Amino acid sequence: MKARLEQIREKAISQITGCESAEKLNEVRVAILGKKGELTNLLKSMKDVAPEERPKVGQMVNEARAEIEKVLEEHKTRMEKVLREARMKAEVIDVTLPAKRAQLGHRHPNTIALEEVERIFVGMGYEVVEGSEVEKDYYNFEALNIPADHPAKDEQDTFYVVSETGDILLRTQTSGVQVHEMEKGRLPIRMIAPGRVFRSDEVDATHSPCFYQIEGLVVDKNITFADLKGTLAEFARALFGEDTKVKFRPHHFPFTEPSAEVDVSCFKCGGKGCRFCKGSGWIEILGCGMVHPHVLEVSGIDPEEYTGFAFGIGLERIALLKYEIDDMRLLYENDIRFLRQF
Ligand code: 2NL
Repeated sequence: MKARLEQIREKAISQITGCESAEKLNEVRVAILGKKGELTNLLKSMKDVAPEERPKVGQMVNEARAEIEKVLEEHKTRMEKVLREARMKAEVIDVTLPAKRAQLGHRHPNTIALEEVERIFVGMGYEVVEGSEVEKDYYNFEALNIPADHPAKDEQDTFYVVSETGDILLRTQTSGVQVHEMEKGRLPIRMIAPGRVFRSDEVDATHSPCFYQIEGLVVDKNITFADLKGTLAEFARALFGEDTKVKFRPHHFPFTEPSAEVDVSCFKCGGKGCRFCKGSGWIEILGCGMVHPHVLEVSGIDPEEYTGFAFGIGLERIALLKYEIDDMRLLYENDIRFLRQF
């Protein structure tokens, strides 16, 4: 009996210390100390022991049981420690490593240019007004003195929306926004109307069927061409620098009279002539003029009492100039390597 007990004790200790998982350890525990475990079975055979020996043998069994339980507990603790250390090692974080660079978005060059133009005019007291990209023929053409037989109205140049009346189109300029403002009859008006406009053009380095325009309109008593010149010269200097010179070249638009195109001295060569200004020293930036009296009149403003000036700026042209980009297509390809530069 004693020898058997010693055998069980040794076997138990070697099995316990050889365990590498909690499940295995539990199996070993059940096999020895469980209801049908080896040690429990041994205890059941006490009846075969002589009565005078029983207390001694009983004590030995109890001691063996206590020792096995202690070894079990110790091994369990040791195993948990090993497992915890292994897990900690696997999860280690080096807080001194440099962080991953956060990927920030970029404002599109068109947006940067638009915000800059808006900032300049808002600084001069203008209101920014946005309108609909879908407009009636009347607001896009007729109210602006563009006659029915004008070549711009050709289906080859303008996108018409299929409708019963046939007079709905994608605006080719943002002028409609200003006509709606004039019709409201709240004077004076000092506004800019930025937005997308559409023309049936083939895509190339300087054309896109959809581009941005910023139009401006001022209507008040005693507005003269001098106001127009002063305002646009100030705008050009704010955008291209204090030393910028401006030149007003006579031009023709149906909606303004007189009309002009505005050139600025080349900000790259200062006017001497370079590749950028194609040798001329001047770069065209916008069209403008005094609002045609007929345009005021059809919108309900008395041209005897009020006068005004208006202008139209192609936003892409400004963005291409400012960032020295030579192809408008780059602005619409959404190539992240290009956009990331701004
Ligand atoms: C250009 C330059 C321009 C206007 C737009 C305008 C708007 C109203 C009345 C009168 Cl409501 N004019 N806009 C004026 C001059 C030039 O745009 O190159 N356009 C083809």
